[in-house]
Amino acid sequence: MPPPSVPHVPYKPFNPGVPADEGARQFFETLDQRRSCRFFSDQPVSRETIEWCVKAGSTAPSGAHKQPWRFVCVQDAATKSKIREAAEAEEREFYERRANDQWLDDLAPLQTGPEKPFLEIAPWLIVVFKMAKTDDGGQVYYLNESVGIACGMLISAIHHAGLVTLTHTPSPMGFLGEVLERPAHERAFLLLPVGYPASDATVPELTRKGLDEVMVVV
Ligand code: IYR
Repeated sequence: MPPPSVPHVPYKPFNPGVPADEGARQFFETLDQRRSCRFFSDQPVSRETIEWCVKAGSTAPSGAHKQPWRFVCVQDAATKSKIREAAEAEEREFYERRANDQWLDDLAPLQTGPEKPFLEIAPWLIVVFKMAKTDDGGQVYYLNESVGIACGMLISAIHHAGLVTLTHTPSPMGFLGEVLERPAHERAFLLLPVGYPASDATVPELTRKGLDEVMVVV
């Protein structure tokens, strides 16, 4: 085997300051309070806050450590309006034609529709792009897994900052690359409006699956 091209250094373990079960429980309690929120306040969020969240997302593991993601953070009102307009055009198509009856039935409890005012009200939109190649044309690996994990960590960071977001996936999302003038090797993956919740925000009263449904021990 050829020698690794980077030196290997001792791993410094993270110390949660409490026993493992307590650390895990506390983190669960935090994440369990996360909800997807569709009602945003226009209260500003600092660029520095968004930068910390993006840095958290960008700590994700990735295939061969290629870090095949780009987080395009939109605060410009005119750009947000363009995104809203194009997203709503796709959503109208979805709700009126593309979605089958079963899909519309499954969405009914969420009370979603083609109007997406949050795309203009939220102070930031983070559009996550997956990179089909590195910037210099190199290969990437496990692209969807890598970017999916990065999005999960970004969403957790947004929650931990006391903000809310929503995994919005207007489909198809090609318009995002056009509006944001991204190069061809960047493909829109997820659109996350980010901000504080509106003071009268509501969420559907959903429950999560219990451990017995999601965990199997052998
Ligand atoms: N993209 C549409 C529809 C939608 C689809 C799923 I699956 C959801 O969980 C929620 C919505 C929209 O954003 O309204």
